[in-house]
Amino acid sequence: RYQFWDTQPVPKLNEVITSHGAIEADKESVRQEPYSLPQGFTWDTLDLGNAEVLRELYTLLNENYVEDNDNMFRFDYSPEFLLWSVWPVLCAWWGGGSSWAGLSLSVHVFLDTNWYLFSLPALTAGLCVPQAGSLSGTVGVKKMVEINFLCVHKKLRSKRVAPVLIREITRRVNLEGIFQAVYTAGVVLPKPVATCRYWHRSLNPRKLVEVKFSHLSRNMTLQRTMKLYRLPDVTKTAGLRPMEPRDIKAVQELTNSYLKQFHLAPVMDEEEVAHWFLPQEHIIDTFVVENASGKPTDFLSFYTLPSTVMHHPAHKSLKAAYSFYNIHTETPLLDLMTDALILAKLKGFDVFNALDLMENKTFLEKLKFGIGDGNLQYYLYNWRCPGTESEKFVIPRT
Ligand code: YNC
Ligand code: MG
Repeated sequence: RYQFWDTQPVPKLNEVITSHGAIEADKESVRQEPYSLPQGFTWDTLDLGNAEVLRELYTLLNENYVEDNDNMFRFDYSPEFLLWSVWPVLCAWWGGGSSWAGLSLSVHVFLDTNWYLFSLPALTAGLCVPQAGSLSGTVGVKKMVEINFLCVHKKLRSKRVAPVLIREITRRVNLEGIFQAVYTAGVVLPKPVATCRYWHRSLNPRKLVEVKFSHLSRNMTLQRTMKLYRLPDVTKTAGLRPMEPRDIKAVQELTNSYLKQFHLAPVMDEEEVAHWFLPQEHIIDTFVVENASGKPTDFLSFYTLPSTVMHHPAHKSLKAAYSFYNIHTETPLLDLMTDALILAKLKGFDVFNALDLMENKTFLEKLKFGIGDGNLQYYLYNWRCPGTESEKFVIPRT
């Protein structure tokens, strides 16, 4: 039984779903008062434009956010990355002056300076295309928010605070006239729309073995392992270069037309394409392939998300690149991804991670990715639709 989730507009785990649509109708009137917090707590909205406040958020997540199954590594989102990730695109999208600016910058609950809890929506385009699959065609474009960075301080776990955070963020999203959301979690809740798995490609096998991220396989020496994962020093695709502002329109067209083949995918306007793909050091790398007539035909992208190595005397951080959007029309995807690995290696990353969604299964094994442990479940809030295979699914997450 799910004490909280059973009260929410989400499908039951055992529900057989054949139709598409909202589970409950848009609310005519939304509760005006914030939900009550336990004694001693108050709601607060963070101003992430303030460097000190941003630092507080960084520290909270650095110390309390997602760890791997064995509690050896914990995500270490950098302050600059957090700003990129929670970029309030909705301000522009739905007209300036709305309260999105405050909302996107989070709901922050605090007791005193040492204990705080957090929940905030990372604003994607908020536009998804839930489709009915090959049989029934497109259902349509729906405004949604993406919820990310739900975090409760370790000292305050298992006290039923997370449901209050979720109810409050839902209320604030509803006040903006939005009644659907997309989110991911490692845990199984009612009810995943897709189940994905992370795969890992070693770039620096020596360090990965030292921090026990990976292990030497049987009959393999470190030397042989290093040789196995060795990569060329130069990329192979002609015309590959970093994305520039002049590419925005072409990248937008490539993205939106490529993503149409999937059952669930974001739709991006030019501003969002500029934000999510223009290279920013230590945040996002994007390389386009320019053909002979100077037109971008493909692109690859990956974001930078290090993890703290929790218990190692020498190594404190694991530098990981995460596959983002890789869109191909003329360059074979395998070549594009080989170049992504080469670039990540040249930039000093230790490992390159990718989910098994989109067309990624076509290259993971060929490019020597190893399967990770633990699934990443994808969820929709207040939207019922049949589950989909990871191949038919987009939205890599930050
Ligand atoms: C989770 N990850 O099942 P039941 S992912 C959602 N997402 O409810 P308590 C979760 N729900 O079973 P704790 C969840 N994990 O009684 C647990 N739950 O129905 C459910 N970890 O609450 C759980 N970040 O406060 C149970 O648990 C209830 O103190 C128990 O807090 C949970 O960002 C958590 O993994 C995860 O910080 C905050 O463990 C805490 O343990 C923590 O007693 C480390 O909660 C960091 C971590 C989660 C990353 C993420 C996506 C979150 C999505 C939230 C749902 C959004 C719904 C849509 C809202 C907008 C709607 C519109 C329109
Ligand atoms: Mg709690």
